[in-house]
Amino acid sequence: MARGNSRLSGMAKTIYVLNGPNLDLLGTREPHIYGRSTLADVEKLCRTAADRHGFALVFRQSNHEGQIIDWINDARSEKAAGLIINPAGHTTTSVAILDALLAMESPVVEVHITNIHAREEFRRHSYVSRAARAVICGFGINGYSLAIAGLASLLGAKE
Ligand code: CA2
Repeated sequence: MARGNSRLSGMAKTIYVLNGPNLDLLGTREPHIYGRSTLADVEKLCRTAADRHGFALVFRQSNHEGQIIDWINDARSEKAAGLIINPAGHTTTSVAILDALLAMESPVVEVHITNIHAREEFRRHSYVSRAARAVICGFGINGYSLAIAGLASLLGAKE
């Protein structure tokens, strides 16, 4: 069981979950699109999934592109085991976030709450996907726990 293993073998591996602009509004606006769960609910769900797989978790949200890039670079320099990102509105515009992600050696998973391919055309092209080992979209906030489970399996963590 991963939880036990990580404690026995010393420090748990860390995964970063980064959230882009306006995701702090989750649960307060547009519930017909994004659901009623808040970002605090997403964090709780990520902590439960990370715990189950024996990961330590860094969970963050920012409305500022540069801040997100700094956190990606922190994840790289701290040798995070993996990084999950919902770049939100930066998905379709940010070469700078793409470049930071391309410098990561650990796997990156891109998550979107909604199915971006079933929405407006402009949401469909993601710069970030070029740096992503996997992309999950359309499962609502459960996409985050699927991403953590996916990383655990990629990284060989045991359930
Ligand atoms: O489906 C996703 O997770 C998105 O990344 C969410 C972004 C959107 O720009 C992407 O195309 C798809 C929007 C994040 C803002 O979320 C809000 C939540 C509640 C109310 C208003 C915005």
